[in-house]
Amino acid sequence: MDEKCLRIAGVKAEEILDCRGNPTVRTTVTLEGGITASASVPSGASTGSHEAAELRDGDENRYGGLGVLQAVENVNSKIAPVILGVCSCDQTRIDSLMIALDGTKNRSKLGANATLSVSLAVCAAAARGKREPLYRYLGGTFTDVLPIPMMNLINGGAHAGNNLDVQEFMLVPIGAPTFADALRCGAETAHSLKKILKEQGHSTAVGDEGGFAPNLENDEEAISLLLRAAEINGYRPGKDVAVSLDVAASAWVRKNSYVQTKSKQKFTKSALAEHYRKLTSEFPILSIEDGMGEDDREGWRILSEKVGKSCLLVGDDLFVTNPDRIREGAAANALLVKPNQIGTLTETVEAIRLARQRGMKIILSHRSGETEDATLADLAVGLGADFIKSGAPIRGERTAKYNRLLSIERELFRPEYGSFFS
Ligand code: 2PG
Ligand code: MG
Repeated sequence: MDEKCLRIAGVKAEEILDCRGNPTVRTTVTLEGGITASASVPSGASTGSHEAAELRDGDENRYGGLGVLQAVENVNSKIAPVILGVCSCDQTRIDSLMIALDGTKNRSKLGANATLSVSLAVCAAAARGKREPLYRYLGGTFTDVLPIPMMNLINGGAHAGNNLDVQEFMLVPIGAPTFADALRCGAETAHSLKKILKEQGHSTAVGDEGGFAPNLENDEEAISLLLRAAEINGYRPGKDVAVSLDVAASAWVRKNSYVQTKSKQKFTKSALAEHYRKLTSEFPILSIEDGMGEDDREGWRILSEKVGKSCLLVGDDLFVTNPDRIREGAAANALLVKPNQIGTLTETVEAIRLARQRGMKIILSHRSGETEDATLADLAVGLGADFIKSGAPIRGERTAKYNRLLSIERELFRPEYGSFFS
């Protein structure tokens, strides 16, 4: 290993809270010489059944069973002794050591929340050791592309108590010249949307990801409202802005059909695909995420035949950032990347590489239960993501990532604003 690489001198995890008030793991890694960096792990609500295991204590007397003291203990007394003294830049080795120590297929022994917090904190500390911002440490000298934000302005599904079955209606500023312009478009549209909802007597309460959670007639109404709010600010549908949906349809799967959780409306696979086709012919829809269930290969094939040419079909629960599941192949043409679905940075990078080789687009994603940790922004730039999903540009745990991207953009293109180390 590079002799300038600093060795790991300390690893310490603790239990903190995520934005939903549930416990999660934060790990701080210290390098020889005293450099430190921390990383906190997010948590999902609509989780795919093939995700790596998130270790929860199950002690009903603490946080309703959601405590993570065991995962914290695993970091402090099992993982730490194994990686102390290893060069911090040897990410693959550190991740492999944790994978071997766990020994299970889905991280159920140590917990993916334990391993990921270490994996990300090691990487952040190594970057600091090299005196490089994390995105550049990951991406190299020529890293200079910012992801386009997919901003979730209307929440439904498992993320909100309203009547909408589709989990996310996202605004995507496809025509914005800079990330800062894209973010402004999202914030302006969100404010106009709030006004429209108020005028129409709808609730302006927000869901888990900061988007509004009104009761609406149907998907068409939600999309129309979103686009109208954008238009008020001069953003042209189809030119400046498009819409992305996360249906999270795994939650609707029945035997050979789909039943929406809230409306109880029933669809055959073809009827559901036809519903999406209609939406894409009526509105500028850039992408549909988890339009079919996580194990419904046939449904995905039908969906791809109907709309795969005009629309990005994004696999979230379908792939769960798992290289093996990507290798199995599926009729999706974009990968949603959530590092905590797989448990280490090395495997996350492998998933991205495989998807790229298959010509797929890459979307880095937060979870609905987030923290103020902004590592995701650096990952998105450093790993060359096409898009980033970090919820609405509202609420601190969401804006932490968007604000970090603003800083990265300034650092890359407006050095007069000062740099990471100033
Ligand atoms: C998703 C995510 C993030 P959760 O389904 O894409 O938006 O939700 O973290 O609840 O799985
Ligand atoms: Mg999803």
